[in-house]
Amino acid sequence: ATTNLITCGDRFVCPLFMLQMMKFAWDNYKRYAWGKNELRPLTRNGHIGNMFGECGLRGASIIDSLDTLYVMGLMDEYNEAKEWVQTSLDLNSNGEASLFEVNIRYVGGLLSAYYLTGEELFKNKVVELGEKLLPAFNTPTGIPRGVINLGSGTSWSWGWASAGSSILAEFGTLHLEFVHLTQLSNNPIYTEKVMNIRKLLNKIEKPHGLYPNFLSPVSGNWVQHHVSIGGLGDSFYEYLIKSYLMSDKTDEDAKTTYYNALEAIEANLVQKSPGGLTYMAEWRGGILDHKMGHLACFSGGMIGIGADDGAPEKRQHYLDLAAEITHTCHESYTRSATKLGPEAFRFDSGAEATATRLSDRYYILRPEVIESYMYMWRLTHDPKYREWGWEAVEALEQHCRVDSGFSGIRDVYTTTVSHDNMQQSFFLSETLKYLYLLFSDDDLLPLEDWVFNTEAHPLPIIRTNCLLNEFF
Ligand code: DMJ
Repeated sequence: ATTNLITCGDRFVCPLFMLQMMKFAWDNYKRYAWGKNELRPLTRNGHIGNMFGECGLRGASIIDSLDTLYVMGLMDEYNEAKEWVQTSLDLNSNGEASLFEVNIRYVGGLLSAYYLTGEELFKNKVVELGEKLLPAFNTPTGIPRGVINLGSGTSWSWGWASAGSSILAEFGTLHLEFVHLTQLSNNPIYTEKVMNIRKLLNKIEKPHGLYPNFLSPVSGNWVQHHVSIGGLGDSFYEYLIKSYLMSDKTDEDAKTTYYNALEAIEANLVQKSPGGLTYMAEWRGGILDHKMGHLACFSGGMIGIGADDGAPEKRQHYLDLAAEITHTCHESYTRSATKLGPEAFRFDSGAEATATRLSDRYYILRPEVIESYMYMWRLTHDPKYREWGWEAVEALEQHCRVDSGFSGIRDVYTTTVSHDNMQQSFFLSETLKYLYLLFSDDDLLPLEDWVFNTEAHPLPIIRTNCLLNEFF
């Protein structure tokens, strides 16, 4: 990483750098892990994992990369990926897969590929896959369970989720993709399924207006009172504001739910540290845990994109809050030796945006902090967001690039790094795409026309009085 901020001042140089990073990540995946879900860059082999089932879906990195390759103009690589979808993406597998992960990566990835390219192949595949997800909703409440066997249609809850519950960030992160599935298939069932989830959530009593992370798909009641803007809760909130934006600002219900939730979050979770850093604490039955996960750092961008549609007297406040959260997340990066942020950082026992537990010190190529830089750049054009993005690029190059790809690291606080041997598929779909967009002009995937699903797959805003068929 010899490029510096001055060369980066040339708007063509930085996107080119991300393109080279993407090509490097892709080439190594292709060489050593083709068709598997992810690359293990140290052992130079493929990883299957359990998110998509041992005998389940394959090629997660290919599906997650389609749109990034296309947007970057890496056409040879995009064509290889497309050909794999045509010849090798097997949707008839009998594996046990996470409904949430299949939705955000496969459904989201195929939808974006279709909308960007107009290739019928992607439309056919995504509609075929959508149908296979429907049995997960066959519960007494219609709240889907977390795991589904794509072959048999049977579904069940994660063994680790308390008392057979479903998880807010999982059943609450289907709306964008399912509305588009209805658009493409002309089948209202997908929208009905997600509207039913929303109806139940609107009706149920919420402690202090907050949404706990676990809900029983049988009784429709909260299972315990743990609230988090990080893991288990995160993208539920993201999909509220994005549902409103994706509906061309017609989905008033999503809008009201989002701003009410945000008020409850501000009243109960948003804190200021002794050192002046704004953060989102976690809430356990009324008791605050002064911890913020890397995952929660997406909220800078979320609050930013929602700022303009808030009550007029709140707009500047929301933009300021978004900037403060993004600043705190940047601090979690600058306070480490590697300039990458830990999985979770704390604000107690004298800690200020640093991990205090060994088990929280890892960084697995996650995108959320860079995602917020990208949105805040688009919204404010404050050059600091590009500078912070570039710091992250240098850190990734220095500590995460290995001979055969990019790898997560086990401890961000030591420069004698230990690699985790995993190139996550979200590194290709999110981290590199958001970096590329951060350094590109605003008219590349403009926010006026696109919303990004939680895996950074762009979906078009559905214009009122305008059929999607007319999109092309
Ligand atoms: C991604 O799969 C998505 O961003 C999801 O919402 C949260 N976790 C990862 C990235 O960290």
